[in-house]
Amino acid sequence: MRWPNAFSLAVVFLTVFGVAEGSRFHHSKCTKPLVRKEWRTLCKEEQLDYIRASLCLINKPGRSHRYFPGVTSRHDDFAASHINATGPPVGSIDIRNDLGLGKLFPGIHYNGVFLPWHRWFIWQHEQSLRNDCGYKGAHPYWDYSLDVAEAGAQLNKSPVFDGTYGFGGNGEGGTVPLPGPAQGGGGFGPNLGGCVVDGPFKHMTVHLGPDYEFQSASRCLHRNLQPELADVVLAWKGAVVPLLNQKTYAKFAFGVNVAPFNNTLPGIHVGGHICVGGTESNAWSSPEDPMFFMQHANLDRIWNLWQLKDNGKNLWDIDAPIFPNGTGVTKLDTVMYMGDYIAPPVEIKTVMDTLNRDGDGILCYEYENTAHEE
Ligand SMILES: [Cu+2]
Repeated sequence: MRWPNAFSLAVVFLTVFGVAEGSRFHHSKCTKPLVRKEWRTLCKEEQLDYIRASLCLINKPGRSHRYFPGVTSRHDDFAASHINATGPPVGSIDIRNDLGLGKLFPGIHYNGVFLPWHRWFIWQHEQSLRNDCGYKGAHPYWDYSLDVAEAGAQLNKSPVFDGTYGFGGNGEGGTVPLPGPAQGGGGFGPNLGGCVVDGPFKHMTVHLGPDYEFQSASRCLHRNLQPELADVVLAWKGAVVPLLNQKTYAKFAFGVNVAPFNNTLPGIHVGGHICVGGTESNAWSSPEDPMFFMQHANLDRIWNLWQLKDNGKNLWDIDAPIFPNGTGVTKLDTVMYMGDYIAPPVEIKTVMDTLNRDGDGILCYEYENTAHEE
């Protein structure tokens, strides 16, 4: 055995005491990270406070009416930003693009921008819950892998769908068949399912969408839970571990949409949307269902798990196509846009490290991870 030299002792010292004492040994601005936890590990008061704050965003006036006439609430601001950043359907000619965003290019799905953009989106939602609505906690996440057959559970019995301490249950009569590729989008089809009739969001009116639509098309919040599909595409060992085993960011980013273990099945991102179904199954207006933010926080957690593998070797890996057709290169200085009513533009590098350890980023949170057998 070799004795540690002075340098490695210093590293040990800095690791033990530097972390414990926050910014004393480095210039990180993130000294008190928010700790994001799984929904069922929150106490009832914390769950109710998150739901209260979500309802507050739904009842608070929006800031983007000047661009989007259908916007009625702060909650709608987020959906409008997501619809606008997703952009017009491929192949369509639409003169309304770029409303308030600064720039549409290169979209936010099926490309390298997808994961950082949605990380930044959840961060802004967390900030809005806290700053606009007095929410005290960190953004919770929904680990759907705890609610599938592999874990001895069933999706529609998940505590996240509880009528009091959750987001309400399935849509009434939500038995409409799963939208397949024939209906477009490889699973993202038309709004199917039924109106949510229980829980805190049962009276909620969805205004924006479906699809690339900013006029108010008022309708109920829809869901259409798909437990059998969830058992396959949202399982930990079956679906998440194969994703975490991807060697490059490009493969990881592809694998969240197309299952790494079977390229005819959706990855956990697309699968998560389809398995909740209804409003959530629309690629543009899905953030109108408050569940969107819970499952995207989980996706962000899984990306973060991948980033932190093997002492963080993937932390700054962003090498993936920038266009959904597989061309171009996403870079650390690629700029992302959300609209001034949410946040000014930022470069991707500002959201790569959730703990902002180099001091040049904007985030400050970490995840308390759920336990799964490997
Ligand atoms: Cu999205």
